[in-house]
Amino acid sequence: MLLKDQNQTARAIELEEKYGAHNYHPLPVVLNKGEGVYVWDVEGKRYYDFLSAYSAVNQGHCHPRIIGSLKDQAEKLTLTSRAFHSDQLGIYEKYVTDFFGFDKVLPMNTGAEAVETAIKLCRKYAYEKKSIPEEKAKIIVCENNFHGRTTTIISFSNDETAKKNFGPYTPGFIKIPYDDTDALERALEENDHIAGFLVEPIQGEAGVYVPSEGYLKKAFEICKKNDVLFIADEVQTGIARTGRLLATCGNCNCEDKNCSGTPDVKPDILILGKAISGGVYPVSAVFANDDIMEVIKPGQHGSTFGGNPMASAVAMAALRVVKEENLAENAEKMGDLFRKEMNLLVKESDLVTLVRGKGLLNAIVINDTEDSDKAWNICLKLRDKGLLAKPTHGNIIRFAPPLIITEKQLMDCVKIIRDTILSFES
Ligand code: IF1
Repeated sequence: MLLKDQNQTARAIELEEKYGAHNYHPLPVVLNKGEGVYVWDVEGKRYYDFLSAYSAVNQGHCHPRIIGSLKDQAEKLTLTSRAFHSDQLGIYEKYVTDFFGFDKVLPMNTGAEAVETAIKLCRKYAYEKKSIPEEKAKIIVCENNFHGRTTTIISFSNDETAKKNFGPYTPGFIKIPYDDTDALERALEENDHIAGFLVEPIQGEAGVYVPSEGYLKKAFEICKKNDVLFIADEVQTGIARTGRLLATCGNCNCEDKNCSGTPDVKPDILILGKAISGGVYPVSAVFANDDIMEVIKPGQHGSTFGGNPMASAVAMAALRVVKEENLAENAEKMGDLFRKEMNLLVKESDLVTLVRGKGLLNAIVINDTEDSDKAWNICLKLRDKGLLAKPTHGNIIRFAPPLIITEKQLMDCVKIIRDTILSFES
């Protein structure tokens, strides 16, 4: 439906306000076109997209090869359900398990569904392979986690906004501080029936918290020693965002199942979503080797759209782009440059206290209280100057452009960010 050309922005927002649930508070900008690192609003203004739909558009908006795969498959077959086979699913499953180095994949649609799938898989493995008494399995999670918004997942959140008045909550989770292996060891000593440890390699929503060097590897080793499944939620850090194909696998060559590298961490269960499809179609996936995945038997888990031919075709195209356009290498290089430039701004500005991140998943901390609206006002000014970003918790602004960004484009954005921040200096 074309909006009347009376101020289209206001009209679009008005429609959402009147007819849509108010479960978001978007930045006041109405987009109608995306290409590469750019998006355009309904008034024709162009912006750099520095959110990438929360790291779902790593390959850039409307990548021609991914859109091409969508169009081709859409003209053949979109959905069969899993009641029947399709010609795309097996090819996709072989492609992605080779790509990430696991025996099997369980295809789902959203990140939260994949996290829920991983929780069910971990519990079932505990009951059937580790003889943990039924209904007694516990999973260790980290404080300030974000794994999605289902009732079970918010049950182990400590974000009151995401949790309050959605009870009763699902039991069976133990929270420990993030980036604290002593706390992990204590939880394992003090509790029985621990089935798994679910962790984000970098806590995105919490404000792009990068754990200390060696944390993931040490946590992984503690889990191995205690026969506890290490579950990596890479919905946001995966698909080259942090400068490697995955944030958990270090030097290992993820294409080779018999990895000859020395992986920092090879999760027992890996959860991917968002950019596995380049943001073109909802696709998520749970990876594990046979000894874990085989606990799931026919009829025990699934979804109408999980593993559909469209998802399969689009995800293969999106992952080919990641590989062939060397997005991990570019994310690492551009990320280093971005943090170097932001650290110069930290020295120059009283408003920015620090920059943190890995690859092209970064954030700056604004020198103000969590409840201040300064970060929001900075994002409004960034919008006016042609760059879209949004604060995460309170005074933290996340910067996560598509991984295809060039050095020239990045430096253009650094200038916009610097000029905007300095314009707020009292
Ligand atoms: C929102 C941010 C939030 C995720 C990790 C699972 C999921 C996500 C590590 C669930 C989703 C999205 C959800 C979106 C905002 C965004 C987000 F961190 F990316 F910024 F909320 F924390 N694991 N993250 O980051 O995947 O079901 O959404 O496909 O809900 O507001 P999903």
